[in-house]
Amino acid sequence: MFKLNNLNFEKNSLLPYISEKTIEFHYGKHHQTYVNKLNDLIKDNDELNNLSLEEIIKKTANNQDLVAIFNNAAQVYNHDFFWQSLSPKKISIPEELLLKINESFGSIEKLKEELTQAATSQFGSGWAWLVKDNSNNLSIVKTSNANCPITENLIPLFTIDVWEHAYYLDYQNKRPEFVKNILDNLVNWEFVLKNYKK
Ligand code: MN3
Repeated sequence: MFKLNNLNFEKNSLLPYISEKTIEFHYGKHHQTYVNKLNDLIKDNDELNNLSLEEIIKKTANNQDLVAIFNNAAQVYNHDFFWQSLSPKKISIPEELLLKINESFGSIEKLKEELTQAATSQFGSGWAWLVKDNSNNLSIVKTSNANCPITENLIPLFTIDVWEHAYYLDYQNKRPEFVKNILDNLVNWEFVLKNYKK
């Protein structure tokens, strides 16, 4: 049985960029529903119900018969990762990470530009990610719907949810403004560094 993980911040602490109401729906309803559906779908599946979330995602990826399990498991993973990617207090970029970002993208501004491009050009629902590969190279990828980079053997460092439910109450159709506010104000760079060091 999977549980809805706790948030690392208060529901009203991302204001003025993300409202308490958005967190209540996004975390309390959408994320919770993915957890509930996943538990329901795997409860009688002896092959899957003792595996970790990551193992379930990798095992069910690209299997049309198990697509509902994949979608709900990946959405639980993606949302856990998204909440951890955010911080209510401004965190400066750790030196080690900044050096790597400068080497990979040229500058932090370039990284933000590429992430913004991925987040705003994702047609329909999906996610924008900063990832690293097995050779420690950083890159930006976007995924549609529930898809997530761990199925491509990429290690996620940071993500932004660009499903409409992530921003519509606060921003309506203005996805670029939502993305900009996150990148300028809410990135948990310590979480990014922790993932980079894995
Ligand atoms: Mn979402």
